[in-house]
Amino acid sequence: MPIDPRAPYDDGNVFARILRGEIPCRKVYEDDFALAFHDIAPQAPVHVLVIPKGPYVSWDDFSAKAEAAEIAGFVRAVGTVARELGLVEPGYRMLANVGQHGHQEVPHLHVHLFGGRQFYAMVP
Ligand code: D5M
Repeated sequence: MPIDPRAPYDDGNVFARILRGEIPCRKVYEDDFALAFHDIAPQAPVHVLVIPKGPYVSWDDFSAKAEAAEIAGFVRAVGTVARELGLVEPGYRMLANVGQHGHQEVPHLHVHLFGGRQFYAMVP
């Protein structure tokens, strides 16, 4: 079920629990601003999620409320993960679902990185 984008941050969400080490993940990268791990239900040969360490429900509140250093650190981490996974050449796709129409299911901002195959034009 898509999340309610107006709900306050839920500290018990699955990605908050991963950040606290309460449940495991297949980690691929971590720094002061971000954690990246393999998606549990991959939609491509490479499907990694990159999440900020701060308590942000979605791209909406992250982009509005996060400190400039957090935004810069997170954006840089997404690019670093893609480079470290060898995705830059021949390329990759990244996306963040927001709210109900975006069909966001986990209420902690996550950027999906997809790679390892050809992607085609976005289909609504
Ligand atoms: O995508 C939420 C994504 O989160 C979806 O691709 C499955 C993934 N997911 C859910 N639980 C886990 C755990 N525990 N580990 C790794 N990946 C997980 P959305 O953009 O919210 O629709």
